[in-house]
Amino acid sequence: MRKLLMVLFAFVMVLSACGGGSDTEAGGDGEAAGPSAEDADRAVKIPTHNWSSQLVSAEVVGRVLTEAGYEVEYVPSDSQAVYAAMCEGDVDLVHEVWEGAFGVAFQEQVDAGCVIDAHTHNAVTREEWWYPTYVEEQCPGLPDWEALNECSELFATAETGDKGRFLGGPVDWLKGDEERVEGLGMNFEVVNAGQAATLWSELDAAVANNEPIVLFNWTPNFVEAVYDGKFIEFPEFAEECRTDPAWGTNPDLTHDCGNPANGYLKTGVGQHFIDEMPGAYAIVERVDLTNEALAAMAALVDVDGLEVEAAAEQWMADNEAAWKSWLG
Ligand code: TMO
Repeated sequence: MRKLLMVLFAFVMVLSACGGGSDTEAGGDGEAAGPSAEDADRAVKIPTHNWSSQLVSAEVVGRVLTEAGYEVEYVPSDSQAVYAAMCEGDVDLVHEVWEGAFGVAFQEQVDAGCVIDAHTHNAVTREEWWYPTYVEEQCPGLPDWEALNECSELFATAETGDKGRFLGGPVDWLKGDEERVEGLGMNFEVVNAGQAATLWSELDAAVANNEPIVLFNWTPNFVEAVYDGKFIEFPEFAEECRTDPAWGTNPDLTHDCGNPANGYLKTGVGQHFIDEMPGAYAIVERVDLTNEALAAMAALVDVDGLEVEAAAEQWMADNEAAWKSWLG
């Protein structure tokens, strides 16, 4: 009996030592290899959206945080609503804030004080109406938007009647296309693709048949490595164009301009994330995505056909110096 008790006692001691071990893992001791002691013991919440570079880079950021000892949780999110969600603490960060698509939604929460502009990536972005270069033979005067408008019937489909079709992205990317068509008085109708893949399959089909097409595209993306093409040149972007009807050629409506031609790419984080997980924040703040990195991530999925996780793994194998520097 006595022996049995001693064995049990020893067993309990071993168990509690194991418990201590996992405490150390969760709490850390401030070394670079693990979460800092101040970090809350919870997963970092990273949103996932509906375009390839974002999905791959989310996986990369998650793997880098995992490397540093953090847990990660992915939260599928609407790419406009995510900024209010970040303000509420439902996600911790947005590492691909594209100015053209999300500048307004992001800035609203920054102004409210609950979202912090944490990093401007070493990247220049543009999100705009775009066409493959051969369309210039069918519609002389491109890339000027007025020339495009004069050829509007060329882009008409059964769906759009005698108006040209602009094939837009999923509705959560850009809110301004219909407003722009109105603001500039264009003979176009916006048809939104349900998902990014639809843009690329329609582009493929148009190119194969030398057919006119104008669709939403952006840079950096895989497209520039595969197709020759240009963005439509609308009147130059200005902040007031989105808010002040009096600005621009149309005195009564906003959006009588294009998207920013030299847009930013930023990382935003929730103030709650900085407060609750300063160690994880220090890593996230160092994450820097270049044009080259984003185009490569997108190509691994959309050209090479890899799954998101395999693409992230490949990109990390090819770019060890970059992501290791984020670890600090
Ligand atoms: C946000 N996006 C890159 C799809 O334009």
